[in-house]
Amino acid sequence: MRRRSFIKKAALSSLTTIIGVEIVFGEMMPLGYTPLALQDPDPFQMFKKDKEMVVLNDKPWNMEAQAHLLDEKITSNKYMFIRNNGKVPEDIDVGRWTVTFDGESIQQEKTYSLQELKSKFKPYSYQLTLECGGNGRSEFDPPAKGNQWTVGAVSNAEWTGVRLKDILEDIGVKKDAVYVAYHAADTHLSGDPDKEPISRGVPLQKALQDETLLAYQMNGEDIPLVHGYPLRLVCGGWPASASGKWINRISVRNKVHDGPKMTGSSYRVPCEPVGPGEKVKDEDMCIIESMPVKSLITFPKSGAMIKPGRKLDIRGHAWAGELEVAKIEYSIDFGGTWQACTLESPANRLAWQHFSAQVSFPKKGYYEVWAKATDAEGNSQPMLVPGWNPKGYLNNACHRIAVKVG
Ligand SMILES: Nc1nc2c(c(=O)[nH]1)N[C@H]1C(S)=C(S)[C@@H](COP(=O)(O)O)O[C@H]1N2
Ligand SMILES: [Mo]
Repeated sequence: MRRRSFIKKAALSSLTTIIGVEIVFGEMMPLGYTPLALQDPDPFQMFKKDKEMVVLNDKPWNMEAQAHLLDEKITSNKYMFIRNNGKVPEDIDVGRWTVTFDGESIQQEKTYSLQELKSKFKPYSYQLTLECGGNGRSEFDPPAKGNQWTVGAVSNAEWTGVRLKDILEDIGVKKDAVYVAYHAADTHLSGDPDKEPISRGVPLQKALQDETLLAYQMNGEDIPLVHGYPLRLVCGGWPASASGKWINRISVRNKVHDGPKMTGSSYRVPCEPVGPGEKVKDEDMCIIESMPVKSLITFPKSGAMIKPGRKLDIRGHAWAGELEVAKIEYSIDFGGTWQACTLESPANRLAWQHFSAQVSFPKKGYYEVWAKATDAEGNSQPMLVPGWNPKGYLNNACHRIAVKVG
C-alpha cells in the first residue's frame, strides 16, 4: 500500500500562523497542499469575467477572450482581456486621487484632483479599439516569450473622460515637446517601490488627437479596477500598452520617452523585415505606432455545424489602427477566391467596424471560413503569420473558423 506523505510539523505551524487559527486535522493535510484560504481568489469572480475567458498568467494577471465572446459591438467588462505588467494597485482612495503634469516640456507643473478634471473640462465619449501589441503571439515560430495570446487580446469599449489636449492646452506645453508619457500606481512584481512596471508614451500629435482621453468611465460606469480605475489614458488604434491604467502622472517630454517598456525589444519591432530567429541590433528596432489592419469572426464559434443547402450567417469586427477599414472579404476555399462582406461605418474614428455575410457552401464536407480586411490605404491582412520579430508583435493574419456541412 502506498502511504500518503503528510505535511511536516514545522510547515504546519507556519501555515497556522498565516491563517491565524488552528487548522484542525492539519496533520492530515497532504504534502504540498495549499489550503484554500491561502489560494488566490477566483479570478473570474474577482474581475467579474465570464467563465469562458482564458487565464494566461496569474502573476501578473493576464486573461484573454475567445473569438466568439467578442461578438458584442461594444465589449462588456466580462469579455474584456486583462493585460497587467505589475500588481494591481490596492486601497485606492478615489476622493484623494490626483494626476500631476510634469516633464521637461511642460510650461509649469500642475496637479489636478479627479474632481477638478471632471468639473473643469468637458467630457467626451468614444468607442476605442484597444489591442495588445502581442495579440496573436502564440503563432510565431520560433516562439516568442511572453503571454501566448491567441486572438482575444482586443476590445472595443466606450470610454468617457476629458481630452488630454484640453488639459495640455490649459497648462501650456513648450515648443520643444515631442512625447507625452504616463506614470501609474501599479507596483513592480519584485516589490521594489522605485521600479515602475511600465511607463510608456506617444508622440505629441497622438496625445493631441480629439479621441485621446483621460478616461474615468468605461461603458457608462466607473472603470473596473483591473482596467485602470479611477483614471486611465486611452489612445485608440495604437498598441494598448500606450493606454496607461491607474494614471497619476503625465510627463511632457522633450525627447522620445525612455520609461520601462519603451526600449529594447519591448513594443518595438525590426524597422526592416528580418529572418525568423534573427538577432536584431537595438538601433534597428522601431517603436510600434498605429496597429495594422485586422479582423475577427465572432459568429459563429469555430466548429459550427450546418445542414446541407442552408446558408450560414457570419459576422465580426474589423479595425485598422489610425485608419478606417475600407473592405472586408471572406473565403471558403483557403484564400483561392474572395467574396465581399457587408461593412458598417465605425461609431467614431478609432472604433472597430462590424461586418456580416451570408455564406453558401457547394456541398457536404469540411470548410474553413477565412476573413480578410483591407484598410483605407490598400493594406490587406496576410493569410498566414506575417514578419517574425523578437517579441512576437503585430500578428494580423486572417482569422479562420472551421465549419462542417452535413
Ligand atoms: N499602468 C499600467 N497600464 C497598462 C498596463 C500595465 O501593466 N500597467 N498594461 C498595458 C498593456 S501592455 C495593455 S495591452 C493594456 C491592457 O489593458 P486592459 O487590461 O484594460 O485590457 O493596458 C496597458 N496599460
Ligand atoms: Mo499589451
